Amino acid sequence: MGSAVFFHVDLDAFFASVEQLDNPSYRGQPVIVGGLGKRGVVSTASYEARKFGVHSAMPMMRAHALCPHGIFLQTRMQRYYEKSKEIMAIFHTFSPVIQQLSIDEAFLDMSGMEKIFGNAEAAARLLKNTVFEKTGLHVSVGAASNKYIAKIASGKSKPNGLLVVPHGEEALFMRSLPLNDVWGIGSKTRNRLAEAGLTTIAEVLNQQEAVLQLIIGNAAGSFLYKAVRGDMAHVFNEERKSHSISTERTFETDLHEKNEISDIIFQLSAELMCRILDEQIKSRTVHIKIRYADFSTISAQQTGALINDSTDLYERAQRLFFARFDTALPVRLIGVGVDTEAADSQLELFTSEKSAKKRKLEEAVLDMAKKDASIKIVQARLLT
Ligand code: TTP
Ligand code: MG
Repeated sequence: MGSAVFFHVDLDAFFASVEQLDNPSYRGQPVIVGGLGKRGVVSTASYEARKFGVHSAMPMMRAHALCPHGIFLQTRMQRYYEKSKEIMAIFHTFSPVIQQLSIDEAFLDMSGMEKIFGNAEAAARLLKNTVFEKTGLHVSVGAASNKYIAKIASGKSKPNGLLVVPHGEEALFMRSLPLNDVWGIGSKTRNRLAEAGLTTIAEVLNQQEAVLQLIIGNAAGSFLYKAVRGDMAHVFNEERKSHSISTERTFETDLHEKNEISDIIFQLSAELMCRILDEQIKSRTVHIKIRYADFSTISAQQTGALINDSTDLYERAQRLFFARFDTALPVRLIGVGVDTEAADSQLELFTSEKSAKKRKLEEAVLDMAKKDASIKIVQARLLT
């Protein structure tokens, strides 16, 4: 039996690349996409803008200061969602087993596929070329015998990269990385490790699990202990509830500012709502997930009337979030999800005619955006 092969495939500077695709004059330019409101945060920056130090989840004001001549654009979630669907459809032609992690990344189980596509490198090359020819976008691909290492490998290869970690070399690969590249460990945790004198993977490898747990807490300690050994077959394997859909973001720099968190919840809600409308999902239950810098994770959910539109979803998610949020702790990850209901639940269960109109409007806008990519859609909140 051959060993398992997983690809992690991730679009390069996704939202910014779509903007550059749709507007040729933006190509080669520093493009910054995000919330343009007063307290907006950067969703992403093109690689040209990253040279100025601009990155995801940074306050927009800071991005302006770092890159005053950048091209600043409001997110167009429907358009990114549409490109995302094209790309995921291509992934499905390479493997029957796809695990989509977010709007722009997925794992492909390529085990046993060498008969069809050749070895991992040949298959990955074909995948990259196919995506580019069909969508005009570049992906980076990491290949390894487990998902966690495949994900780190794609990140290392960026942009427009390809990195295969051969079977048997997982621990060696982990050892070769700077501590910065251990996915799942944020800047605060790294600082705590540094204060304890641990700044390289080799140094972390010399510590017992219990010692790491003392330094950074039980959950983070045992995660790190396994991660540096490449022993991560379990990561990303958590079964998702089949009757729910969700989206989440992990932050490299921990967040604590309320307005920035709100902006991110809004963006996640808008992203999720695209899918809810597109797949005609009905849901009354919203859940949120908060992971703090020490890896402790809280989730909460609330059931009410049918979710109607992105503002409705945003308001519920935001309420749930701030009811649970411990302002004293920095945040590593924010997630928003909804439970899906059987498709035959009735539309008239929407709260009022006014909200039904609002949903129809949002559906119509989504439809329009599908037909004409140049249409700019700006959500009301972002104008205030
Ligand atoms: P990422 O894949 O993390 O980032 P990216 O595709 O822009 O850049 P790269 O992968 O080359 O490093 O996220 C995918 C999209 O998700 C990104 O284009 C915008 C959105 N996003 C946010 O809106 N906020 C965030 O904090 C992050 C990390 C991503
Ligand atoms: Mg990406």
